[in-house]
Amino acid sequence: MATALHNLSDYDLSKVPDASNMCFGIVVAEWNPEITGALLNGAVSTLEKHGALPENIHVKTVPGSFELIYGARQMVLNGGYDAVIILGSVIRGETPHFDYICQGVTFGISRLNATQGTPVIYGLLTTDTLEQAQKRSGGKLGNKGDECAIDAIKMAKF
Ligand code: DLZ
Repeated sequence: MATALHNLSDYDLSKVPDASNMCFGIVVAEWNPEITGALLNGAVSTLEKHGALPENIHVKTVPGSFELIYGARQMVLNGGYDAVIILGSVIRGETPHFDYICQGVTFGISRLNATQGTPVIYGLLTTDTLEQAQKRSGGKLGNKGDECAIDAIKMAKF
């Protein structure tokens, strides 16, 4: 969890497996593009830093975070991926919409992980404000995209 004491991008390099033989799918939501674009850059650069080849990182976009479930499911069912990462940013508004989307995505991704054979890494920022999202997508609390890339490599190796 991102707190003032925990930078999302801090990790022990020696504990990350080599990713040069791994293939990754990334599904990224188009809502809040400043945030999701930064998450994507973080995820891709961290995968590559650990050996993943650019041709083995396949990125697909979906309109909003709710569609991340369908996008991840398609990637999982089509096969060929060692791990799939979803990236989205939901920012609280004035209506309960935020809660429904966050719960829906969380449930949908949990269900994929519980029922399918490919790990799906949960890179959904759920924040009250844009500023909180900025801090977690390359700001002073790191980049959740980096964290998801590390988790994807570890789960691919699992
Ligand atoms: C509708 C909606 C709203 C209000 N807010 C967000 C958001 O903050 N982040 C996000 O990724 N998507 C949002 N969406 C779009 C929904 O995720 C979804 O795309 C639509 O409800 C269509 O299914």
